[in-house]
Amino acid sequence: MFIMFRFYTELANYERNVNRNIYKYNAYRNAATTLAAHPTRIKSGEEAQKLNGVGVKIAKKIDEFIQTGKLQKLEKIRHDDTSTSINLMTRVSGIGPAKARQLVDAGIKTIEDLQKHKDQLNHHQLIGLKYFEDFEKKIPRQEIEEIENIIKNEVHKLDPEYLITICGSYRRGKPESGDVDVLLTHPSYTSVHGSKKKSHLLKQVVDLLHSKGLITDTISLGDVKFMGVCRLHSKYPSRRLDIRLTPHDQYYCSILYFTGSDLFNKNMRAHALENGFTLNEYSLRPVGSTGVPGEPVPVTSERDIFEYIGYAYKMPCDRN
Ligand code: DCP
Ligand code: MG
Ligand code: MN
Repeated sequence: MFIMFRFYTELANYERNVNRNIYKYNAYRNAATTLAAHPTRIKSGEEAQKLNGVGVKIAKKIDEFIQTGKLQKLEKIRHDDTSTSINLMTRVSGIGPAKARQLVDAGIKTIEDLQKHKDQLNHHQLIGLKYFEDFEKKIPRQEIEEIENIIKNEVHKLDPEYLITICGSYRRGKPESGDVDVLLTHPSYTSVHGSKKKSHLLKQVVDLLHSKGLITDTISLGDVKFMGVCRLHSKYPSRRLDIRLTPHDQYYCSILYFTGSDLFNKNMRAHALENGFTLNEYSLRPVGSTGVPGEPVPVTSERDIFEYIGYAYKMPCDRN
């Protein structure tokens, strides 16, 4: 079913980038993930429809593929110039579906076109363009391990109390990742004393890694979120780096969120709501009959969160 996974991913991207239909985007991705995780070969749409996340329309496409060896809808999309150009533009970091459509409408359809129209791009998009080829390359696990070691060594020399966890697809055990997602926390920073500004906790880490040459560019830096670029050595590609600072008492909800996958988060949050809880990257709160969330429940591990909402525990590697 690997080919169906690829087809659904392509259809999902089309729905997000060209039609801007996030609902269909998620539906196709859910189906793709379900099919990819299925242990045996699916022999019909009817069989597929019994699985979670596969509806009538998606099941029909399976039958179409089994009978004809292709999908008409996909053939059409692949031959449509506007769709192809919009898809290409969204591959530049910082260019979303709306900006991509705007560029393509203005006749800007290739990376070379973008080079000639840099005045149309903001700071993030300019960095995306500058590193277009590097950012398309996946990051091998071993390289992230090296980046992790450098970050931990340098930051702990500065202050050993920082807690540093690499999340995202790396924490889910993937052999390759699209970027590096760093979660940072410090015992002196809690939501209880949230009014006290702790902006230096993130900034001093970013400044340090910059001075050590690991961070090369900043896309954006706020009090709790950094987006930028890092590189191990000059012979390595430049990599997208995200760092989030989270209050110490919200660490487990944050780590759960930042580990993902994004689809897994969506499904888990929906499950939480069905069981009377609202879950986000900060906290887990009961929702009373009035619909107003109460105080956050105490959480001392990721497992706690699963237990509160009656969701069978999943290890990070099973959260796709
Ligand atoms: N996340 C989310 N919803 C989003 C974006 C992100 O829940 N719309 C969470 C789950 C992701 C995590 O943040 O796993 C990190 O986001 P990434 O975009 O870096 O995604 P991954 O690390 O999972 O994959 P990749 O290897 O492409 O970086
Ligand atoms: Mg990531
Ligand atoms: Mn990321």
